[in-house]
Amino acid sequence: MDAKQRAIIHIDMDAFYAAVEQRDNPELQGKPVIIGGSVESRGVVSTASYEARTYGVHSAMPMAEAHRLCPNGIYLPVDMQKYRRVSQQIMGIFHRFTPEVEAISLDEAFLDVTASQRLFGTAEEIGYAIKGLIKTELHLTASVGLSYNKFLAKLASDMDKPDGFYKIAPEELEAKVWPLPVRRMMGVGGKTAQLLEGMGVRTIGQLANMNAGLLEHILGKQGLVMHEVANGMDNRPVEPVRESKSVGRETTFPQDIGEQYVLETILFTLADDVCHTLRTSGLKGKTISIKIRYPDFRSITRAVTLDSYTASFEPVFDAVQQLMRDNYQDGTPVRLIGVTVSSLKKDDEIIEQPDLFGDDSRKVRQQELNRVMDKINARYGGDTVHRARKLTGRDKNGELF
Ligand code: TTP
Ligand code: MG
Repeated sequence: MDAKQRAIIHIDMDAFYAAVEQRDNPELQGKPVIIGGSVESRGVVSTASYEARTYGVHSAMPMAEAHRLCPNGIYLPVDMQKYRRVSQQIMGIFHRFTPEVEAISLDEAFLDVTASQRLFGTAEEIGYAIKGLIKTELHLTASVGLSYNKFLAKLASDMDKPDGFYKIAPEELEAKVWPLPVRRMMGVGGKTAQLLEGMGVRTIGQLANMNAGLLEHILGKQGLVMHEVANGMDNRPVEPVRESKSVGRETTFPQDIGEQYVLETILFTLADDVCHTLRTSGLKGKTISIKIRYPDFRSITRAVTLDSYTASFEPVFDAVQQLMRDNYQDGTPVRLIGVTVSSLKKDDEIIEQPDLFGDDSRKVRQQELNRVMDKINARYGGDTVHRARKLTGRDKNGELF
């Protein structure tokens, strides 16, 4: 297909965190609302409602400065759980039109709607339909950019904010994009922009019309890419984030370690961490592996597959410990070790095989314990409750403990 035939949409919510708070508390509507950390903790502004932006308040500004600029603003803390929930609803709306959704952050995504047009109408109609659903179902506004590649779609969504809709067709590149300042190009940060501006290259159009070889000479390969993009060539696909296939943790030691009991204690912590991540992600896994890297960078990976899916610490660590004992010779120096759980499934996709003959009560107790620990850690911060490990091994003098 001709690269200019693609229909790519970029959607970005308007003043996202602030808009959600204004929606949920009508008293805040029409007022300058600023979301961020506290002045006492030297916090910064996460976002500001458009009313607050007229005072000059913006993201990443120190909160103290925001208070100076906008003393009558309404200041609220960040409620990530709430914004995550809303984000899932937004992404749900996108998925009604295409599976090709690439979420960039909570409030922003690319959609490839090229193939959706047969079912849902033109790309414009799809863009407006999505805006409409976000408004009627979620009572929020979004800005939509439509074009034939990712760079231009993202540029477009920013052209008509808030509550905007902006399209850049192939024949409009010169009229709509080339006059924009070169800083609006992706990959052009402060330094590159200064360099280009120093050479008299102030607009995207001037960049597009430079000699590509010269740009490459000045900026390296990135210069070539920028030249193409400025000329409307950006073939990057929209890449839906596939589900993670494994969860792992590994650690490299500042100095090599050659004592089995120390290594096992570290594996204990890594396994606990992996299981915690699995549980908070609603995942369970079946294959447990360890990785050992030696000082000469030779690595081994050894794995075992369990009978059932789990996110509980005990079966995972039992397997890890067994793998270690089968594959590691005490005294051998090790540079890195790691634990990974793979063959993952979503919690709710697993059909539990009831253990008709065995004793399930230990398993139930473990699950209950894990659940309580995660709850406490979620409320009071990651490190509040740790499993105490009874160390069995020998200390440096060879004494058992
Ligand atoms: P943005 O989309 O950059 O900003 P926004 O949605 O608040 O406003 P608009 O798009 O209309 O310009 O970021 C989305 C959310 O991400 C934002 O609501 C808060 C959060 N965020 C931060 O926490 N820190 C930051 O520095 C930025 C830029 C955003
Ligand atoms: Mg936004």
